[in-house]
Amino acid sequence: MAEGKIIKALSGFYYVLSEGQIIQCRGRGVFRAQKVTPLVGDHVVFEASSPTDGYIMEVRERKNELVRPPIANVDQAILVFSAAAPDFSAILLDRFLVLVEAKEIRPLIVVNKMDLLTEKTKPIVEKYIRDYRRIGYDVIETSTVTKSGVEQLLPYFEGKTSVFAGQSGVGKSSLLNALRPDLNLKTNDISLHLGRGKHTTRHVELIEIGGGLVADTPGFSALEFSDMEEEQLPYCFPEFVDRSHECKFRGCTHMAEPKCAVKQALEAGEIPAYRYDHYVRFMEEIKERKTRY
Ligand SMILES: Nc1nc2c(ncn2[C@@H]2O[C@H](COP(=O)(O)OP(=O)(O)O)[C@@H](O)[C@H]2O)c(=O)[nH]1
Ligand SMILES: [Mg+2]
Ligand SMILES: [Zn+2]
Repeated sequence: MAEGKIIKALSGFYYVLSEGQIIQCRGRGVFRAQKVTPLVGDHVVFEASSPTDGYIMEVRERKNELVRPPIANVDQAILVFSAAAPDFSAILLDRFLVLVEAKEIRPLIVVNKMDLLTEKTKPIVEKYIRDYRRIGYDVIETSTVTKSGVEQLLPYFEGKTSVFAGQSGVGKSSLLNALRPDLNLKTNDISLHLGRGKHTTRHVELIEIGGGLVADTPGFSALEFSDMEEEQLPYCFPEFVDRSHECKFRGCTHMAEPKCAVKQALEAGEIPAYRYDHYVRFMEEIKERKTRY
């Protein structure tokens, strides 16, 4: 028996990366009793029937799982935003950050298209970048046109399984092409939107970049908080977590409770108003969803 990671699933075969070799495996054996369908990203135990073929016997417990694209055990989400075209959106970034934090995936924020900033928009975007760095997030500024900052991304891939995320047109495919020119991904490709029908199977593959594995298809296309509980949300804002032990009430939700340290930090200008506003909006969304069912 050997172990490895599924990097591709196609026509009933699972391609398992194990000690630098790719073994073409069929799904058979005890994992069927586990009632799990192996996913790309799964850590599996397989039995080799030849140096290049084998059978998957067991799927190891998953750390997390994304639905679209279907991928397991994601360590890192590279949240790609653009400085312009489309404009930087803090509410969208906060939405991604919450979803990522809830799955215990480490976020890396990339602000691409830095070359498009003007004298007027530059201070606005730079302020956001400072704010997110102050929370403790890593933020990399890139341009795939001037290539500036792109190489700073490489060390972040090492030893991890990463997935790119971000709205259409921000430069995800361009960044992947800059990191791995042989990929030749289509840019300006809106087919992901058109291809969301039931009959289109979304194929995902893990590719090697910078000593790690990266999904060739962006993740987190569904941005609703469909499986999140109200109690979870405060934990998805790290700067709230840092202060919550100073709130008067244990389990403070930082909404209407008196002597709330988060509210105090907000009033003192230590937490930007937009972060708190987004928190309240997300809280309302979660509550509203719960009353619907
Ligand atoms: N000015 C500028 N344009 C970029 C940059 N990166 C990507 N683009 C352009 O933005 C458009 C969308 O890029 P694409 O990689 O397809 O975005 P995706 O939808 O996130 O995969 C394309 O026309 C790219 O050429 C950048 O850093 N600067
Ligand atoms: Mg793309
Ligand atoms: Zn509080």
